[in-house]
Amino acid sequence: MVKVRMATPVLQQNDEVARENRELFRKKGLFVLNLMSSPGSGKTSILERTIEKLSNRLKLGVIEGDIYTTKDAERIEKFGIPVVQINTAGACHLDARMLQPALDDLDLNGLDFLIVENVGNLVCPAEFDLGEDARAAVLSVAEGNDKPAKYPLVFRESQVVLINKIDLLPYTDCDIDQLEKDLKLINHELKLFRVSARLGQGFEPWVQWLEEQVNLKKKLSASQ
Ligand SMILES: Nc1nc2c(ncn2[C@@H]2O[C@H](COP(=O)(O)OP(=O)(O)O)[C@@H](O)[C@H]2O)c(=O)[nH]1
Ligand SMILES: [Mg+2]
Ligand SMILES: [Zn+2]
Repeated sequence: MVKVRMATPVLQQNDEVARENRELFRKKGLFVLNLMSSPGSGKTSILERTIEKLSNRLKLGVIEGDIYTTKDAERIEKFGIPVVQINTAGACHLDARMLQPALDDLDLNGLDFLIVENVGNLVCPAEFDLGEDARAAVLSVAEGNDKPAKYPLVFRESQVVLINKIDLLPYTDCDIDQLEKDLKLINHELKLFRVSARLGQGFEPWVQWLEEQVNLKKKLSASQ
């Protein structure tokens, strides 16, 4: 008799580990954000600005996903923020299991929230639940107006889109009002923030939103 083992589909396996991560975050009352975008939209730059605005109020930890380098983690380390690098060794997204050793390395009890910068890729990171509370996508105005229509999943699965590089608007053909309409057509509940990480513009509403989410998660966890 030949023994047959049914393979668990990759995404189903991932969902099981993501549930474990989510349970850990619930216990700790830790708000976790998954930050996604194509390479170069400004994820790390937005993180740097966010740290500047929030680190005197809340304790932030960062997990940096990158295929090979530690460049982004080095940028974050300069701010004195706890940061762990995950090198995916070729994989083009983070998955829930990859997160676990990085979570072991961080002192989660000393943190108010955690931001995970995903691998720069507008496609498959959106398919992998990490156990996070929310997802934020970054879209820069220099990427072309057609990106929401071409890569709808990441915008459908996000709660927030940061429209970055608004300082470059005069030099692009981006119609930002139309871009926002297109994003809302994909997901009408999206919160949209127009920012320039270069100039540090537009960060207050974003940082306020983050702070609200962090406090909400803490309250929720305390009442359980
Ligand atoms: N003009 C302009 N450049 C930006 C802005 N944000 C990021 N950049 C630049 O875009 C490039 C990619 O930024 P980075 O934060 O590394 O993007 P990531 O790959 O998504 O993490 C860098 O050269 C940044 O200096 C912005 O708001 N305006
Ligand atoms: Mg980066
Ligand atoms: Zn991938």
